[in-house]
Amino acid sequence: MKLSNLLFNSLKESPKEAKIISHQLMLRSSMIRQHTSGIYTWLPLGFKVLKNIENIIRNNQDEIGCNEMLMSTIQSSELWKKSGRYADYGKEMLRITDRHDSDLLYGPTNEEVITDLFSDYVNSYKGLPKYLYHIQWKFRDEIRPRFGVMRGREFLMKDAYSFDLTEEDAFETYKKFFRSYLKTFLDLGLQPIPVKAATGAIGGDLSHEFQILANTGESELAYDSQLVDSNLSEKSYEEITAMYSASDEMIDKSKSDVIIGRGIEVGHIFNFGTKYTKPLECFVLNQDGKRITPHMGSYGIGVSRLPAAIIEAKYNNEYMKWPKSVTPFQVAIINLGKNGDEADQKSKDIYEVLINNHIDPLLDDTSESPSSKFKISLKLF
Ligand code: 5CA
Repeated sequence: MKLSNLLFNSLKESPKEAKIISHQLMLRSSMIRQHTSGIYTWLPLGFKVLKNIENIIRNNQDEIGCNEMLMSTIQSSELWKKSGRYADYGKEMLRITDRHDSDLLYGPTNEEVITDLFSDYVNSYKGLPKYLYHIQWKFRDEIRPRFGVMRGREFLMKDAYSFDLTEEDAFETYKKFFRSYLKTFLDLGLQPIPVKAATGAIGGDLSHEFQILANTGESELAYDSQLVDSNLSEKSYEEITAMYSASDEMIDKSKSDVIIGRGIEVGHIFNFGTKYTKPLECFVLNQDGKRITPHMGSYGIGVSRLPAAIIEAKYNNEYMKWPKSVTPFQVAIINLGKNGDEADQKSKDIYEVLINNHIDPLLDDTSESPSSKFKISLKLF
């Protein structure tokens, strides 16, 4: 990418609506632009980061045999009426009426749609387990959208759904996703803290949030120091959950191995058995030809929240510090030469060599002064 081609404007002041550093830096570096309350456009620089994050998540999902697909953003209300959530979801759901007076909605999550489609394709125990996911925009009409893309109304989520024959199998699947999530966040250069959580609108009685540590996080966390020190991706679910992490007030915060910090929720996984398969009359035949209601789980990652969460966790002296795996550019070439001189030619040559080797560097080919060139590269990534 040549800087002369990049769409950005250099905001010197922090826009006053931006209350936290990630929101300020994302606006000031032209990563995002607010379209309207809680709804953002991803500008070229931000979009690059978003795609890198998406790919790391995708690779990790593919690794555990989860199939990528793409469901629509707009859903029919019929299945939600069957599951009982059409009434329960309340004002967070954006309801739309089409020209035929059919009730549609902009999907806030996809448990109903996936259960319905699964029924059409799998009807024997031989087809289980099945893991499906997509990376798609969601809409939740949050009362107070805030902190930029951290709590938006429209946001990008990776949501996966699992189907198993028995409760025991479903728990094994849950553990598989749990460990895969730890690896995903480590691959993103983050330190994840799994926390037992309330299940809210999704349901069930087993769920974990994945929090990453940042001073501006919305949740207060108390956790065992071992959770940060040890190599989590090599430990089993049982070993990790035996360590201590909580976000409620019931813990003895004076214990020496307990660290108190703040966290940002970047993922949330649920195990809810037959909450959706039962009302939607989804079943498979077991070995004896008996009808069995499959057990489900769902597994979310806040894809468009992650760029902001990474900035909050990593920034240093008002500059974003991207982990190598998500940085928009691996290399910056600051051309300090003038038209045709040796430095100018060398910069262009290095740029070409990198491009030919599938590395996308940022080449500052503008005619700004050297000092402003250094500042701009630092500011952009
Ligand atoms: N169906 C389940 C799991 S697939 C589900 O919807 N879970 S969730 O409600 O917890 O959302 C999953 C993740 O999306 C959250 O952990 C969070 O990181 C992200 N998220 C939720 N609401 C927002 C929002 N308003 N803005 C940005 N990200 C959000």
